[in-house]
Amino acid sequence: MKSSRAVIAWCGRKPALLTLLLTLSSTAMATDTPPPQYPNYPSETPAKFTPVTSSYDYVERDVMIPMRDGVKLNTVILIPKSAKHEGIVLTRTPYDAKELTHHVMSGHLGPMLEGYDNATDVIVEDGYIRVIQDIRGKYGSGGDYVMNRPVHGPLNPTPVDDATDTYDTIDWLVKNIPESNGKVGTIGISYDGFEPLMSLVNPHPALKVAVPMNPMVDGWMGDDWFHQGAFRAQNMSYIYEQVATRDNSVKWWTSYHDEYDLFMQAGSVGELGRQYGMEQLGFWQKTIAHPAYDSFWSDQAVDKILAAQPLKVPTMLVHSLWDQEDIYGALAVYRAIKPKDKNGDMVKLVMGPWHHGQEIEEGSSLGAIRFGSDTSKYFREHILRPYLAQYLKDGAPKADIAPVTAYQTGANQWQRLSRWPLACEDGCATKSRALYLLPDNKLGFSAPAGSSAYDEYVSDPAHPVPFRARPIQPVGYDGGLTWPQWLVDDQREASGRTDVVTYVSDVLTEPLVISGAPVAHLVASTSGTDSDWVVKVIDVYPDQVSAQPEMGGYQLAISMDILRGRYREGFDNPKPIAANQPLAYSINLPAANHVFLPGHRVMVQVQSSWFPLYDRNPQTFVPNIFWAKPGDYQKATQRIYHAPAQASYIALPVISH
Ligand code: PG9
Repeated sequence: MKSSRAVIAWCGRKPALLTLLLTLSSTAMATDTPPPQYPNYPSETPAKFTPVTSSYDYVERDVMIPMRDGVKLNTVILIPKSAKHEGIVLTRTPYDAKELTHHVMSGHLGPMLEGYDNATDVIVEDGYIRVIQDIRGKYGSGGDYVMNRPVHGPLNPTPVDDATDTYDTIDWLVKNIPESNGKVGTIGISYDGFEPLMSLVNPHPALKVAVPMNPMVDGWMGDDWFHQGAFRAQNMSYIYEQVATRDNSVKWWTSYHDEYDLFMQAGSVGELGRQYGMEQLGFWQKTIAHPAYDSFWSDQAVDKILAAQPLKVPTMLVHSLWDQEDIYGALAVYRAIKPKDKNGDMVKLVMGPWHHGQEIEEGSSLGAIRFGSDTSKYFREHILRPYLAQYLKDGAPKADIAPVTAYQTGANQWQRLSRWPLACEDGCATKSRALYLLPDNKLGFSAPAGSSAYDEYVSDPAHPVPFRARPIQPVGYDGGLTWPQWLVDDQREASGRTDVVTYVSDVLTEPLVISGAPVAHLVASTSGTDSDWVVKVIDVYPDQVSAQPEMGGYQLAISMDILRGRYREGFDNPKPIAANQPLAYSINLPAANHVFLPGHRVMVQVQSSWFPLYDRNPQTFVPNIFWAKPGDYQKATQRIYHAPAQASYIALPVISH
């Protein structure tokens, strides 16, 4: 390379070129010139610092475990110093194993582990070996990332998936941790709950138990991406951060305090994605290319995958009755695998009065709703602890746990049930009862007899119904965000709107007990050619509640969901809606295990938008709503029918009233 002086002389007459060359040369000098040494003033940082861990009550081993295709997965192994012949509790996560296992640096395992998806009190107090691993393609692990990587097959041509990675991981663990007793349990919440389900596909023989909690199971039908066809627009930020980089270092941004405004300004969701450059993201491309329930979604639905698998590993499914994120998954898997449990000892179900993942947090309340005791602690101490021990600790007794342990909201008590659900439209011990939407905004178990045909409201995409009070917060868990509790927000905000139609029963004089999943059967019309229908089943508190005044008249949703009307004839078969024609819609609603107490009333609300949690339906049929144009968004006049021959009702899973 020419000397710098000669270079400057040669370029003197060309300042831009000179600047460029000087920059290049200085960069070159900075990179290939050894740093100056000052032997009489050495660095205070040693070449290698070795922490002193002799006082710790655990040993940490960070290992890159090789998978069958050579990819290595970053695995944090935390072994209590007391461990001799101990069970392993494994969580595989897309959310940074190192961060999850080092919330605070401590010589004690408990404070280190406290946090997102660990039942730390049980895992640490019972002395398990704790293993948390970055899944393929995330954080410290190698390999390529695919969201909820489908199992090997039509959607995944590679020889590896989360099932094979779990198998290879378990195989390595039991061969390389001498303190282990050769027994492994998988546990996790949400995406981390998807992983224990994957461990059930061709399970390793050392896998003795799986505890999927609030698992991601079917992203289109009712978990994180769509609910019955309506797209969960607010989860775009998750997709953006989760997929853009290996370490989630590129963060979502916004120029709006109110997410309602952020999503309104963009028009369609596809346009908002374009504003954020999301076409660069493989999962986003796949999502917007598959708005309907085609094989892209149905082939990766975990309940369907497990329905085709032999049941080999004892499994406890943990469900939150007010799960704001994955309210579909656990019960969908339960429906899929329970029929295989011929002796009734392989599959357990727990349903708590919780938000997503609240089972490992404090559980005496959710939002304004109080339960009178710490329901989460009860679960961990009396259900999870003995259940894990039974399978992971040598010589532990059989846990005395019912097939179904369900919290009965309203009555605020735990129940030991032999099956779930107790009532449904077909195939249950008790048949659901029709709760009719009636004239004059009434609700009752007697069919409509009057002449009044319908109620009417105008749904305007320019003013969609907020899914909670504005300003709409982002999806999040920190900094005082109340996202986790939106399902128990007071629905009074909505019931006063002219674009929400409300029906309410008389005051109950005796308890109304439901135990199952309501199904809304609407006869409805729209002046548009597409429409969303949101149905909410609500417990209305007495006008005054002396023990908790703020609950006076509270409208607590106990089951609510949305259906995108274009899928009326089939989730894989979007069709325009015949305008102004009363048509029948069946809308599956989430499970409830609830007592409407005397003095309360039952309410049903119907509306046609739930924004911006869900994207707006333009109410004009377009091939792909992700790319709806501004002119597609049209007001529509909606009618809910309650004529004798056009009765709308809720099939309510009543077991006593
Ligand atoms: N199920 C949670 C989630 C997934 C996708 C979007 C938003 C939330 C979770 O794994 O945390």
